Amino acid sequence: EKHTGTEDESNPNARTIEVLKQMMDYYDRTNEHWKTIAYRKAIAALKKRTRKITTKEEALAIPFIGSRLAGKIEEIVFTNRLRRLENTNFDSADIALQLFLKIYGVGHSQASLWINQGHRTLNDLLTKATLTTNQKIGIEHIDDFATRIPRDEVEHHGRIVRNAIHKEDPAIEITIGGSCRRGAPDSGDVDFIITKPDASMETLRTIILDTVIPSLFQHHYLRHALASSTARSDGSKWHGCATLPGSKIWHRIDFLLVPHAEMGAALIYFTGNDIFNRSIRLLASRKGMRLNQRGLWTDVLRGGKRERMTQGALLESRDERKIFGLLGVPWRPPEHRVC
Ligand code: DCP
Ligand code: MG
Ligand code: MN
Repeated sequence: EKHTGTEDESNPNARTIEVLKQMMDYYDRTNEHWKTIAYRKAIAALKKRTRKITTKEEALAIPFIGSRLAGKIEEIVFTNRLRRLENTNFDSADIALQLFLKIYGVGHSQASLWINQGHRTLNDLLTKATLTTNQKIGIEHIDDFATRIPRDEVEHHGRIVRNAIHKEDPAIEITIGGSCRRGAPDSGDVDFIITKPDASMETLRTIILDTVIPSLFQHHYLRHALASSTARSDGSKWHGCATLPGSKIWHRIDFLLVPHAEMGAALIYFTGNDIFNRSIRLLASRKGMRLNQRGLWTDVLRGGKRERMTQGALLESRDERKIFGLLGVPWRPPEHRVC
C-alpha cells in the first residue's frame, strides 16, 4: 500500500488520517466496498482541513463524514489509537478472513462467523467447525479450484462432456461459454451451455440430470455435485467438480440447461463477463427495456405503489445479434466483451 509522504505530516490531522487509512486498507482487503469508499471520502475531506479536528461534532460538520466515522475520529484524537485496529487478533483475523473468502460458496457472513468463533486456519475449520459437505469439499480443494485451467484442458473437458451427451442424444447442442468463449487463454471453471432444439426442458433435464451426469460420475470424470437448481420452470443449472483422466486436480464445472428459444439471451449472460453484463443491462434499462438471461423485454409497467402491472413483452431471446440490434449497439464479438 501507498505510504503517507512527508507532505502529510504538516497536516494537523496527519495522525488521524494515518489511522483511518489503516482501517480503509483493512476494509479494502476484506472487500467491504462501501466502507472503503466511505473512508476514502472522509480521508480526502480531512486532508483539506487546515485546523485539527478534535471532536465528533467538528467531524460531523465535514461533508462525507457520518456519525460513526466522526466518533472514530474523536477516539483517535483522544486516545491516539483506534480500538477496532488494536484488536490483538486483527492481523490474523484479517488474513484468515481473506483465506476463508476463497473457499467455494463461502461469502462474507459465513467467513465472519468463523472468525468470530475464533477459527484462523483451514485446519481449524476442518477440525473444530461444523461444516456442510460442500464446505468440506471447498476447503479440501481450495488450491485445485484456484488453479487456472489452460485452454487446451478446457477443450478436453469439452470433448468428454460432448461425447457423453451425444452418446445419449446427438441433437443436443453444447457451447462452452464464460471466459473460454471470450477467448481467454485460461479459465477459472468450465461453463457448459446446453440446449436441444424442438425439445421441452423436461426432456433435456431428464437426459442430462438422470442419464448423462450419473454416467459421467461412473466414469470418474465428475467427482462431486455442489449445487443445482430447477427452481425456474424453464432453465436449470448444475454445479459440480470434475477431473481430467490422469489428473488429480479437481476443477469446477457448470452445466446450464437452456430452452432453445432463449439461447441468444442465455449466451449473452453466460459469456459475460460479469461487468459487461451489468453495463449492457444498464444500457437496456436506460432505453426503457430489460435484459436478463431469458430475453430482452419491454420494461415492466408499474402501478401507483410500484407494483408490477405487467411482465413486459418479450422483444427477442433466440438471437444474440438481434438483441444487440434492438439495443441499438454494434455487435460485440465475445472476445471484446471484457470490461
Ligand atoms: N455471471 C454474471 N454475474 C455473476 C456471475 C456470473 O453475469 N455474478 C455471468 C458472466 C460470466 C458467466 O456468468 O462470464 C460465467 O460465470 P463464471 O463465474 O464462470 O465467470 P467467467 O467464466 O467469466 O470467468 P472464469 O474464468 O473465472 O470462470
Ligand atoms: Mg467460467
Ligand atoms: Mn462458471
